[in-house]
Formats: sequence, structure tokens, C-alpha cells
Amino acid sequence: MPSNIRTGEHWTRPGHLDPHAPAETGPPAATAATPTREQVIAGLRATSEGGADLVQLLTPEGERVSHPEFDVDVSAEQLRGLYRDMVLIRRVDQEGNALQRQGQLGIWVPLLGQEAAQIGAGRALRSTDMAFPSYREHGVAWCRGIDPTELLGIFRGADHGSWDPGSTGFHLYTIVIGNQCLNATGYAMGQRFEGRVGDDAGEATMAFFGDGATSQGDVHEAMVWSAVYDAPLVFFCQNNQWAISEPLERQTRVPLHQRADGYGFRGVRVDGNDVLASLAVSRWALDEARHGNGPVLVEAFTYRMGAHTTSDDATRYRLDDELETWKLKDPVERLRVHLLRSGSGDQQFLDQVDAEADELAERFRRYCFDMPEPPPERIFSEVYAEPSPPVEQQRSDYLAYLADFADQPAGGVR
Ligand SMILES: Cc1ncc(C[n+]2csc(CCOP(=O)(O)OP(=O)(O)O)c2C)c(N)n1
Ligand SMILES: [Mg+2]
Repeated sequence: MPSNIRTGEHWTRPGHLDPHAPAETGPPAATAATPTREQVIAGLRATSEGGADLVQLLTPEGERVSHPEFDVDVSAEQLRGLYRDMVLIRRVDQEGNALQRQGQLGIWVPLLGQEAAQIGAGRALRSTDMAFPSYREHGVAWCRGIDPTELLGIFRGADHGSWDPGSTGFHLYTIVIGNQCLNATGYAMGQRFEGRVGDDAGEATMAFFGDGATSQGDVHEAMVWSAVYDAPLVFFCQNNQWAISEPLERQTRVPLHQRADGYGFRGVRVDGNDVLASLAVSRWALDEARHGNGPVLVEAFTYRMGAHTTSDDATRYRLDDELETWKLKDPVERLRVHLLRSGSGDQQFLDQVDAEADELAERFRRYCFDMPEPPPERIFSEVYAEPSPPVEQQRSDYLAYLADFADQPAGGVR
């Protein structure tokens, strides 16, 4: 039977039967302290508003509300900026999907529904901070000043990302689930060892990952290491409720932000469809980290409105009802309503942003069509930072092979 290592008290996980209980007692009746498995699961993901712990500053109806601990002062101009960010990156996403369907990209990873989580976190980062994304963080890339066209090479199979992680403070995309959390931990430990944390001028790191990634050993190890070294790291988990076709209840039996308790740092659940709440909580978390107070886990409670990728068909494993419910919490729409209601933005501003989105979409498409094909020997460049004789040998063998091949008569059998 599991027990609390400090108090020695025995406990049974909610929703689970105690295997050591005397057989004749049978399953215990559900109570608030020991809910049934079904109640636990319902509490995890069917909570339409994310539960009592959810930090929210903008309701789905676009009404500004306050929170006793987290708030943020945002001018009308900044509000308009956040709206512009979300509309533009949503448009890029829409074009990415279309380009894949037109055969221009091998795959695209949609961010639809997660704009507020990403723009809030991305705008909370300072230029001196570092971010480690997974593969869906197009909104964070945008906030780091990376032109969306620079994302195209990855999805067209032409490169591994054409931006410089050093100067942008944005690592390359990571496909191996959860792995970037370890890279981020190492980087953040370096920030600490080099004395770059401790006051308001300190640096911090943010690692982006999904609900599914929380089941990876890498994420667990990252949380242990960053906790015991007080690394200035914000774990930013976008809980979009799905890991491809696996629902959240296949990852956890507790709300994800509560996992932080076990590692010894603070966990906060924020409304991931509320850009102001995401900004406020991310700023606070990054400040904790940069002041030397160790890591924080932010669970951005959101929803993946699109498919996992363009290779996926989400209608095969989830019900339309769920999507319809989340459409009512659309992150862009709630800020649009708020802008109009509060007078911080008018129709003319909204139209301007739409026109800018059209221009960006056109430029994005054009760039994709005009991208040069990399020569095949490109796979041998930039493999290692220092020249590598074995790689150079492979390159020259390959070029010799190509030259030899070019000498053969067309259609010759080899
Ligand atoms: C180590 C590893 N295992 C499996 C996969 C295949 N895979 C790609 S995406 C994905 C689901 C990840 O879900 P989540 O962490 O919730 O992120 P989301 O895609 O929802 O943003 C899986 C299992 C992988 N890329 N890496
Ligand atoms: Mg997910």
C-alpha cells in the first residue's frame, strides 16, 4: 500500500481500489475524498471551464475579470498587438494546412485553438530568455521574431529549421516527444551555474511540451533535475486534451499542474484560451525563475481544434460535440469581442489586421512555391560543428557515385 513518506500515513489513490483491503469489505463507496474512477476522469477533462484552480482574466464571452494572485496591466495598444499576433499566426496555420493539401508540404502541424496559450507565453519571454519548442509552437516562433516562412523548410523536407537558435532565443523544433525538456534543463542549469539568475535582470528558460509528453521519462527526469538544481526553467505544458488519438485520461489521474507538487515546485493551471491569463501567468513564472526561485510548471488548459497533423483524421477517435463545445471558447474570438466591447479596438482595426493577414498568406505561399530544392549532398553539411573526416569521406564517395551514375546511358540498369 503506498504511503506518505513524511507522515507515514497510508493512502489510496482516488478512483483506485486498495489491493490490500480485506476482500469482504468490497469496493469502497465513492465519496468526495475517494471518487470513482469515472468521476476522476470526468474531473480531468470534461470540466468545461478547467476547474476551480483555473486562472482566467478574459471569459469566453470576452469579459475582463480579475484574479487575486495573477493579473496583468495591458494597454489598449498591447491588446491590439496580442490580437494581431493571434490572427496572423492563425492565418499562417491555415495556409500551412492548405499547402500540405496542395502537395507543397509533406506534413503540417496545426496550432488551431492554441494561439492564446502560445502568444501569451511567447510575449512574456524576454529577448535574453531561451525557449525550447516541440513542433507545434508556430505562435511562439512568431513572438521570437522568426518569420513564418522559416518554418516551411522543415515541413517541406528541405531543412531542419533555418533560424539561428542562438540569436533568436528559440531552439529548433523537436519531434522526439519530451526530449526538449532535458535540453532546456541543461540550458537552464547553465544559466544558473554561470550566475545569470538571481535578480530582475536574470535570465530564464521556457520548455514547451504537450499533455502526452508528460508521460515520457524525459519530462520526469527534467523535472527532477531542474528542481534539485533550482534551474530557472518554466515548464509550459499545453494540455490540448489529446496526444494524437490518446485522450488525457491515458496520461494521468491527477490534473497535470498538480504533478509539480511531487517535484517540489509550484504548478499553476491557466486558461490556455485566454491570452491575457497566459501572459500574466507566464510573466510571473518567468520572473520566479529569473529571480532564482527555481522551476515552475504552467499547465495551459486548452484544446487542439484541428487534427494532430495533416496525416491524422481526428473524426475517427473523437466526437464532434467536444469540438463544438471548445469552439465557444475560441481564443481569437474572445479577444475580438473584448476589443470591441471595451473600445480598445474598432472595426477599422480588425479590417486592417485581416488585410495584413491576406498579405502575409500570399507571401508565405509564394515563398513556399519558390523554395529551391536542396541538392542531395546537403545532408552531409552542418552535421557537426567541427569538420568530420568520416562525414567528408561519405560526401566525396556520394559525389563520386553521382558522377558515375551520370555517365550511364539513360534507363541503364545498375
Ligand atoms: C519519443 C516519441 N514517441 C512517440 C512519438 C510519436 N508522437 C508524435 S506526436 C505524439 C503525441 C504527443 O502528444 P502531446 O505531447 O500531447 O503533444 P500535442 O501533439 O498534443 O501537441 C506522439 C506519440 C514521438 N514523436 N516521439
Ligand atoms: Mg496534446
